[in-house]
Amino acid sequence: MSTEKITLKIEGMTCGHCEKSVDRIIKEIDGVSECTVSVKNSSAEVTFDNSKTSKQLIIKAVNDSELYKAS
Ligand SMILES: [Cu+2]
Repeated sequence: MSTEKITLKIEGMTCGHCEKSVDRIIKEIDGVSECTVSVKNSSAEVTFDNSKTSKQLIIKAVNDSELYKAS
């Protein structure tokens, strides 16, 4: 197991509810240990176990919401 910390750009967030939605989407992913979402910075800081998930999968989970776009 190896822990990785990344910062994603999240487009489409406009308020605190969006912030919570994105936070929930990311925290539901198996392997994610920490997540800090900022509507102000349009970003998400995610800490995860890279033997369980990946940056690609986290981006995909956010994009699958069809409300927000991660990159
Ligand atoms: Cu919102």
